[in-house]
Amino acid sequence: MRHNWTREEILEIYNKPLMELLYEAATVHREFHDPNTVQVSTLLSIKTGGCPEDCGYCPQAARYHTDIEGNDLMGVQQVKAQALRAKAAGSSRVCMGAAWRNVKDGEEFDQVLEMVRTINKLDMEVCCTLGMITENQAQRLAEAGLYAYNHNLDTSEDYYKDVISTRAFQDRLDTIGNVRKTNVTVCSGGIIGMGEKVEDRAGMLVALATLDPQPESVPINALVAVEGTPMEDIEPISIWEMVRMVATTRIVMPQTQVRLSAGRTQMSREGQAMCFFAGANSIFAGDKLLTTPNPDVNEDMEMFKLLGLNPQAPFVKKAQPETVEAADSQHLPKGEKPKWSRPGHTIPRNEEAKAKAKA
Ligand code: SAM
Ligand code: DTB
Ligand code: SF4
Repeated sequence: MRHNWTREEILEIYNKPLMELLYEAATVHREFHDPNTVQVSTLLSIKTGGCPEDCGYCPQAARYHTDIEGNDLMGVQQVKAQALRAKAAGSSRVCMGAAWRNVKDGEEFDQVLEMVRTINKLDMEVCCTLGMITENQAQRLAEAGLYAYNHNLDTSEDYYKDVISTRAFQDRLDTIGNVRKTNVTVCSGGIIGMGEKVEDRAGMLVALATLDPQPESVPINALVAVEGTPMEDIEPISIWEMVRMVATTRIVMPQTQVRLSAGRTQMSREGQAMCFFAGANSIFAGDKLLTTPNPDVNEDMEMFKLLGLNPQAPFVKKAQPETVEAADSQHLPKGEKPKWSRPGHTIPRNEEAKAKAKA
C-alpha cells in the first residue's frame, strides 16, 4: 500500500486517456474486491437542519434559510423501525447523520449511543456522522458497537477556505485521528462540482491517500445544488468527471470501499455502471439522502439485477463490534469543551447567501 502519493502523480492518473484509466482502475478493483458486489448503506437523518456552521454546499446550515424540514433528535424506537425497514430492503449498513458542529456529552449523545447499540444488535453495520468528536467520544461510540465514523475532508486544503469558514481543515484531520485511535473504521471523502479545480480534487485525494492507514471507506459526492445555499447556481458536473474521480480514488486507495454517494439522481444507469466498472463498490440507498432526493430503492434493485450486482452482506471486511451496555461502560462522559478552531475568515459567496436569506 502506498502512502506517499503526490498531487502531480494523482493528476497524471486523473487525466489519462479514459480507456486507459478505466482499464487500470478496473484491474486494481478486481485484485482487491469482488467486482459484482456492491455494499448498500441507508442514510438516516436523525437530527435535521438548524446547524450553526457555514458549509457553502449544505442545505442544513441555519443561516441560509433553505426549504428543508428541520427535526429534533429522533427517538431510538423510530430509528430501530427505520433500520429494520432498510435491512428488509437489502441494506447491510445504516449511516446516521446529525446536523451538529460537534458532539456534546449529555442526554442527546447518550441517546445516539443507544441507537448505535440497537442497530448493532440487528446485525447491521452502524455508521455515524455527527460532526467533530473527541477521542473519548470516539471511544464511547466504539464501545456502543459503532462500525464506522464518517467525517469528510470535503475538498483540498486550499479550496476548503472558499467553502467553510467556521472550522478548519485541520479540525477535520483531528477528528479522523481521534476515530483512528479506536477500533472504529474511518469513512472520509468529499464533494466534487463545487467550483474547485481538478488540482483540488487531486489535493483532496492526496490528503486521504497519505493517511496511514488509508480510510476504509471514501464517499465521492457530486454537489447537489440546493436553492438558498451559496452554491445554488453551480452547474452540475458531467458524468465523465465522476467516472474519472472514482477511478482515480480506486487506483490510489485499492483496498478502500469507494462510495458513489450524492448526485445519483442526475446520473443515468449507464453512467452509474461506468462508475461501478471504475471501482465504486458502495451506494447510499433510500429515496432520500439526508434532505435531498435519491433514486427509489426499487429502481436501484432493478439496476443491480440488470448489471448482475449483488448487495454485500454485513461484516465481510471486519468482524461485528461487540456492544457494551451503558451500565457496563468503561468510558465515562468527560464533559470536555474542546477548542476546535473558528478560523473566522469570510467567504464572499457565503456572506451573500446569508444576506439574501436575511432580506
Ligand atoms: N454535520 C456533520 C458534518 O458536517 O460532519 C455530518 C453531516 S454532513 C451533512 C455530511 C456530509 O454530507 C458533508 O461533509 C458533505 O460532504 C455532504 N453533503 C452535505 N450537503 C451536500 C450537498 N448539497 N451535496 C453533496 N454532498 C453534501
Ligand atoms: C457522505 O459523504 N454523503 C452523505 C453521507 N456522507 C452522510 C450525505 C450526502 C448529503 C447530501 C445532501 C443532503 O441530502 O442533505
Ligand atoms: Fe452543519 Fe454538517 Fe451541514 Fe456543515 S455539512 S452545515 S456541519 S450539517
